[in-house]
Amino acid sequence: MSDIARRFPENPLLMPKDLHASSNELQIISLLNPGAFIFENKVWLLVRVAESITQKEGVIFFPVINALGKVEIIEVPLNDPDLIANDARVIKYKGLDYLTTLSHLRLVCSDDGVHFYEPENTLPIMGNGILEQFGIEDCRVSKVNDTYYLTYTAVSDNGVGVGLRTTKDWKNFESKGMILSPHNKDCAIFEETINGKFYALHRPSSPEIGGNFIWLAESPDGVHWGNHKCIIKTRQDLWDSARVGAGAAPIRTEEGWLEIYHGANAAHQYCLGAFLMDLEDPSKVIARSTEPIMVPMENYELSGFFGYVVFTNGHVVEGDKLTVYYGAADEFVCGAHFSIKEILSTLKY
Ligand code: MAN
Repeated sequence: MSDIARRFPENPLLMPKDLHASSNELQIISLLNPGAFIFENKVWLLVRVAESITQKEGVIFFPVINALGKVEIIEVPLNDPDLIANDARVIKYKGLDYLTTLSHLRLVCSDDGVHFYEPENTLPIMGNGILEQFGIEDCRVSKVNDTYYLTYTAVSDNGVGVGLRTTKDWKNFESKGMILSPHNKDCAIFEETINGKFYALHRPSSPEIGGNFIWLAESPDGVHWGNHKCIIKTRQDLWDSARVGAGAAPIRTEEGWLEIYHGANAAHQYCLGAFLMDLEDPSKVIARSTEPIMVPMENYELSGFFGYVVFTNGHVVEGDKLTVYYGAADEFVCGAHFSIKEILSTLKY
């Protein structure tokens, strides 16, 4: 068995009933895919909260944020011939794509990295503007110098792209708009500049020729990105045959930058693996997992809003100890420990 994750016995750490919905009309469907960071000696998670409204028979309701910034509920009869609803996560209606849930981001913190609570007076981070009308998701948090960079998936009927907001104090945020246009997601900024340049991993999709591959980009300022290079591809017949995407910021090790990534197969089963990039030139991939380092196996990973998923975009590093926070079955927030040395020992050079 290639799974080397030591799951918290306390899992799931957070489930939908643990937080309040963002408004009276909405209910939380799932809590998932948190960003993670240390601030004022606490571990913080920036949890994705996916909401909808109570469904009733014969129709499907889904929330969107309208042009006025208010939540609006769209209602479609289930027998409408223009409706295609065969994936719990997305629907197609009259040729247009929608999400079944509307996501925003919520801050929770912890003294021990295991028990999390929502501090009073912490505001949720909501989608804003026409490029975030279907919500914001799966936020990576990277600290470069004294600034936290929040890269998240911004969803609207214009497409799926990467939004960026920055903050120094978690009270005042600056929006940098969409930094990588559709179709793109899974953007993780390196927490150090290399020879004066910012670097980021990201995942554009090129369905006709190419695929869902991990790319590397450079930037002079962390906002404007160029010199894109494709560095990790899907692999036929393996666990990461259909899509790959970066997790949180790469981890500096003596051997190189270690990145934990997710890979999915054609059946939408999501596992975690790792790869290693050259410290001076991260476009050089030195080693990669053949087998996944984490595979869905617990009940809370196998069944939920969307089963057979472990998906990470947040971790905390203390020496050799890597605490990976992850979304399980697209419904629960969980944690697992890894040894960085052990991960490195599993990679094929
Ligand atoms: C996509 C994203 C993630 C989600 C996985 C698994 O990669 O929508 O947010 O966790 O699919 O469903």
